[in-house]
Formats: sequence, C-alpha cells, structure tokens
Amino acid sequence: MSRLERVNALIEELEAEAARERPPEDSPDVGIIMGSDSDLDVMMGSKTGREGAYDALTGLGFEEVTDYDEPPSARFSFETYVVSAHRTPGLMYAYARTARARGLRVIIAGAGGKSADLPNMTASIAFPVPVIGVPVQEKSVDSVIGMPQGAPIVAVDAGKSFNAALAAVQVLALEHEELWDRLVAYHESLADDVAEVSSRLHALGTPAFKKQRD
Ligand code: AIR
Repeated sequence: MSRLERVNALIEELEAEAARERPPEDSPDVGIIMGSDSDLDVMMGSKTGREGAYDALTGLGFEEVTDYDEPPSARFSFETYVVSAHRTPGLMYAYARTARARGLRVIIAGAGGKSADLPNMTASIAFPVPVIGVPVQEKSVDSVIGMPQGAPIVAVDAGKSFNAALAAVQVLALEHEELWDRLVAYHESLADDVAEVSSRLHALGTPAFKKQRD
C-alpha cells in the first residue's frame, strides 16, 4: 500500500465508522490526536517524566479502544491517532468532521513546533464538539490558543496533557454522575497527598525530609 493509500484507508475507516450505528458505550467518548508520534511522551506520559493524558484517562477507569469491532469492557473509553495538520490535512479534516457521528464527546489535540495547528483547526472543523488543545512545547502556546472570535478552543499550558484529560472528563461528568464521583475522589486524593507530605515535612524537619525524599 502506498503512503497515500494508507492515509485514504484511515479516512475510509473513519467515514465507515461514522455511518455505523453503535450504542454510546461501544464507541470511544474521548479522542486523543497528536501531530506526530514524537509528541507521545507528552501526550501519553512517560514513565520517566510527567504523567500525561493516557495516564489520567486510564487512571480514571477509561479503556483505550484499538479495534472498533471489539467494544471496550469499560463503560468509558478513548481512542488515539496521529493526525498531522500539515502532512495529512485530509485526515485531520475527516477526523474532525466525523467526530460527532463516531460518538466522540470531546477531543484532546496536541501539537508541537511553532505551527501547532492541529488543535485549532480540529476545533474549527469539529465545532461544536469541544476540543482541548495541548501545546506540546512552550513555543506552540500562541499557535494553539490564538483563535479568532467565534472560533473557540479550550487549551491547557504547554505539556499539560494530563490536565487536558481531566478537563475532558469534566465535560463528560456533566452527563455522567459516576465520572463526577471519580473526579471528586481524584481531587480528594490530591489533598491527601499534600496532607501526608506536609505532616511528614513538619515532623522530620527540612533537612531530614529532603534527605529521605532524595
Ligand atoms: N506537527 C506535525 N505536523 C504538523 C505539526 N505542526 C508537529 C508535531 C510535532 C512537531 O511538529 O506535533 O510536535 C515535530 O514533528 P516531527 O514528526 O518532525 O517530530
């Protein structure tokens, strides 16, 4: 298969999926797209670095769908694709245009470099499906958030794909009480972590705490 045929096959798969009727629990609720697989460490989260969108979603009980014909066992799910605004504009268009019909409720889109156009173009094409933009690098921030009036995008700070996933679940939680409860429990766990660290720091004193931590 040539490169063009491969892109066209992906577009056809998205369009076929859009034409299919599936119950909401059988199709992904969240779509994650990124401009290149070089964005994966930021978008997924790497073991050595900061956690990312993949970690946040799986931590909240979402399952990744890799085959549309094998429905997820978890009620809430997501899918992941590389879609480049500049290398595969047709794929970006097809992804965004079919998003709603394929059952996506919210899209997380990340891109890096100075021309990080995937999030903002996806937001325009998929509108009114909400798109949460992730500037993969600091230099991508202006490109992601600089939208004209009437063409909104919601975005997180550079590299914060974890927060993008939390925001995506906040959107879904307006409809689903169980996600609301999971987010509340997550937030409480953050408070627990701070309380635990705080009392240990106070009890050990600064030098001993730092030594133990390092
Ligand atoms: N990118 C890919 N297509 C269009 C854009 N703007 C971005 C990717 C990545 C950066 O360009 O999101 O962050 C470099 O991509 P690569 O594939 O050269 O490593």
